[in-house]
Amino acid sequence: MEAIKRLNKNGVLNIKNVIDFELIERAKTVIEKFLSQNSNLDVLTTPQNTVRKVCYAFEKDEVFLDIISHPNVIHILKTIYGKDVANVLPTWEDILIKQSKTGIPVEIHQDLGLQSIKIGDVFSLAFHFHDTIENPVCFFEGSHKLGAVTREEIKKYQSKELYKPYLSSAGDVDIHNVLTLHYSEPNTTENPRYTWYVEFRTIKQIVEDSAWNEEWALQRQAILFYAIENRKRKGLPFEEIAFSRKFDLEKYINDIQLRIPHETNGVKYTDNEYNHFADHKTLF
Ligand SMILES: O=C(O)CCC(=O)C(=O)O
Repeated sequence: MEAIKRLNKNGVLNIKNVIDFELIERAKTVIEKFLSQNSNLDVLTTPQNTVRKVCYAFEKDEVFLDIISHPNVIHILKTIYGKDVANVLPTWEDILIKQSKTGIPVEIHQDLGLQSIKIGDVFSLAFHFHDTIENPVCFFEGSHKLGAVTREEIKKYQSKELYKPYLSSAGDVDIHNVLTLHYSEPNTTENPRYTWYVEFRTIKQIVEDSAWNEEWALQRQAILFYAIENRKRKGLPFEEIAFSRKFDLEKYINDIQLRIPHETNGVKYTDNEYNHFADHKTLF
């Protein structure tokens, strides 16, 4: 509970040793397989051909299902959401790639592409597959309390002295409120950094305050349900979530779709007045 107080106060929280060496190594091996797939539309590159994102991780390999359903991760979700964990779903999953020497800089931003900002908080979990000490993410602690900041307003928050580097280790999870301002420098070091971001919202946030509909929410929630069931099937340790829409989710998991796109049913990324990281446009 102390941790949750800190998350609410600072808008960001580091949790140590959430996933173990075996999962980290499996994830890195899969990610590296994708880095050379220039023609794969889920592998996003800069104009200089540096890979910067691998999108839709769940359909890329089972390791991402094993991570998202790991009992430590379910425990984190239960701690953040309490009873409302029954309604929680992963809305995004993309792996940020910071290649050695050429890794992209990430400008100061909040995560506001197609965001839900009217009902409650939205959190993103960053799974670190490398230590971040050489190329950390820097957060402006407490800045989530500013609310959604426009492209004009963000000019006031460009001083890097406002930001604190989070020196996380491989296996750690950094949780941030999507409104917490953050950035990272270009990666000029000899070592790469891969960080998998998974954002969560509730069904209510999706249905009442997002561009998507209930069916989309349930399809994405079914991925989490499926991942937990898959753990059980494989005899791995698991922790249940008592999903409020379990009956509906059961229909999806027989023919589970692991790639539920964001641009769907007429939903398009449109420029808004907020300061969202401009490069995300190409993600949708
Ligand atoms: O891990 C990082 O360097 C920050 C990534 C980020 O904020 C983003 O992709 O929106």
